[in-house]
This record gives sequence, C-alpha cells and structure tokens, in this order.
Amino acid sequence: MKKGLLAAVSFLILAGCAPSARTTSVSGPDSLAVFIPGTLQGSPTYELLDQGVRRAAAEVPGTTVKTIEGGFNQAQWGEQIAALAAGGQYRYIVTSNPAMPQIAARAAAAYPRQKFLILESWSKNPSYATLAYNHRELAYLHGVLGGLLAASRHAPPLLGLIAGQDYPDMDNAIVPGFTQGLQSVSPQGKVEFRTVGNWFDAAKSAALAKDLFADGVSVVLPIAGGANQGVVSAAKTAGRSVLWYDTDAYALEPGVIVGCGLVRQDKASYELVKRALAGTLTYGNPQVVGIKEGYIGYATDSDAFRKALPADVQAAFLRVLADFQSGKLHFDMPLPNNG
Ligand code: RBF
Repeated sequence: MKKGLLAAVSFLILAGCAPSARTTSVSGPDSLAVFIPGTLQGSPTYELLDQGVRRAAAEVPGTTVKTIEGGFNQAQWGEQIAALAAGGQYRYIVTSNPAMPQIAARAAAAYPRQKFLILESWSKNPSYATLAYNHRELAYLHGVLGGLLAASRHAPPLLGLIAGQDYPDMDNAIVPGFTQGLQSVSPQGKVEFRTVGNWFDAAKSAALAKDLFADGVSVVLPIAGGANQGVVSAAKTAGRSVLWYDTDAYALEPGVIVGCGLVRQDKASYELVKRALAGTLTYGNPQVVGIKEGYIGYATDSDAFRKALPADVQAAFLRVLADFQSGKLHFDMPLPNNG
C-alpha cells in the first residue's frame, strides 16, 4: 500500500516535470521576451525596440511577446537574462545596447539553444544575432549642425555632450564623431564632455548643462535617457539649443530642440524578428548599418527643423546629409572586440 502510494507520487512528480522539461527545450509556438536594460519610460530608443518586435510578432499568429524591464541596476541584468533563459519559455530574447553581448554571455553559454537578438551591438557569438549602428556617422552629423549654429554665437564654437555614462561606443565613436563633425565646419571648435552617472537623474543633467552654458557652450547633445529632460529645461531657461540624438523630439520643446537624429530601432527590431520567425536569421554574423543603409537618419522633413534654423545653416547641413546618403561620405564604425 505504502509502496503503491510512493509509486503513484513519483509518477505524479515525473508527469508534472514532463511539460516543463519540454518547455526548457525551447520549442513549440514562437515566443519572445523583450529585455529592456533600463525602463521604457524616458528612453524612446527602447520604446522603438519594443514596438518593432511587437509589430513583427503580430504578423505571425500565435506568437507571444513579453516585455521585461530590467531597471537601472546594471549589476542585475546578467542574472535577469539568465533567469529568462533558464525558464525556457522564450525562444528568442530580444534586447539592445552595446553592453548586452557581454552581459548575456554566461546565459548564452549555459543555455546554448537560447537565441538572442541584440540590437545596437556587435558580436560573433553563435547564439547572437547582432546589429550595430554606425554611431560615428550620426554623431558627425550632430557635430556639423551644432558647429554651424555655434559658430555665430561664441568663439571658439563650443558644443556640449552629456552622456548617461561612459561606454566604448561613446568614447570610440560618438565623442570623436561629434568632434570631427564640429571641426569640419569650425576647425577651432571644442566639445565639452560630461557624464551624469546614470540614465534618469534630470536634476543632475540640468546642473551639468547649466554649467556648460555658463562656460559659453551654445548647443548641447544629451544622450542620457530620462535625464535628457533636464538638459532641455536648462537650455530653455538659458536660451540655448539642444540636439536630440535618436528620435524626432522637436515637439517636446519647439525652438529649443533644433535638430533630431534618427536611429531606426523599430525598423531594425521589426526586420530581425521577422527573419527570426521565418527561420532565415543568421547568428554569429554581425552587421553594421548606417546612413546609407537607411537605419540612421536625420529628421529634416519637419516644419520644426525648418523653423528652428537659419536657411543657410539648413542648406549647408542638408548637403552633408546628402553626401552620406549617396555614399560619398562614409565613416567606419569602430567595433568592439567582444567576440
Ligand atoms: N539609453 C537610454 O536612452 N536609456 C537608457 O537607460 C540607457 N541605458 C544604457 C545602458 C548602457 C550600459 C549602455 C551602454 C547604453 C545605454 N543607453 C541608454 C544608451 C543607448 O544604448 C544608446 O547608445 C543611445 O540611446 C544612443 O543611441
């Protein structure tokens, strides 16, 4: 009797395990997790990522998407990703930023059947499909526009760049590209670089911007997520200008935001997920895309752009943009050495 009960209990335990064993094999209907390394709110680049994934998933019936916000404690992201992979519920984990290939590497090694789609990054890891943006080109464009504006306001022209934190793409592509663009129009021009230390503190970024304005900086480019707002309000108070790195944000503060770059994360994430779901995505084969390929652009069609800038500045800037679009002007994106 006792023996029979034990057998029944072990059968139930084994039977109970079977379905979860099957889900850990990462099969069945396609399911995706979007891991946001930060929060959606305040980071349009992550909102676009999520939108693109959802649009692609909606075109394949039965596909599910779960979005998980990792929050701002970067020390936890690796474990959060590992927990997602260990759960085995998601065939694909989609995420974005250049730090993620390394952060996800342990989970990728431990769960080799788990596939990762990592945007804004570059890696040959066979578990990853990565796509890097040519930040050097977009930063150069911002430097050109900022330089054209600053030239009439201060000698030597000074631009500010306020980042959430230091990271290799910032140091190797964005700061040098921004400086090079500025110096292409004003050889004596200088870039003042500051970091907030996180991606949310708008009071700190406002204080940094205020100090830059006091030192004669006339145009600031914030790349600081939710902290960008602090730069915009400080510029409004000081009567200075802001360049917005990666989305069309003129409407946030018309007349203060005078130039908006475009990083088309929605297009890139849509296309990667479409290919993953169709079984045609290749892994371990990183690509770099820039202006010519159509993943980076500048929001020059809007009235806000035309109204914000003198006609000669617009014309000079549009010539440089056209040179990138035609391929006449091109910069290589420095790539990380992360396998
Ligand atoms: N950009 C944001 O807008 N919000 C963020 O919370 C954010 N966190 C980041 C964390 C790390 C570790 C790194 C390397 C970058 C982060 N970025 C963030 C910057 C983002 O990935 C991208 O480089 C910029 O938006 C420029 O396109």
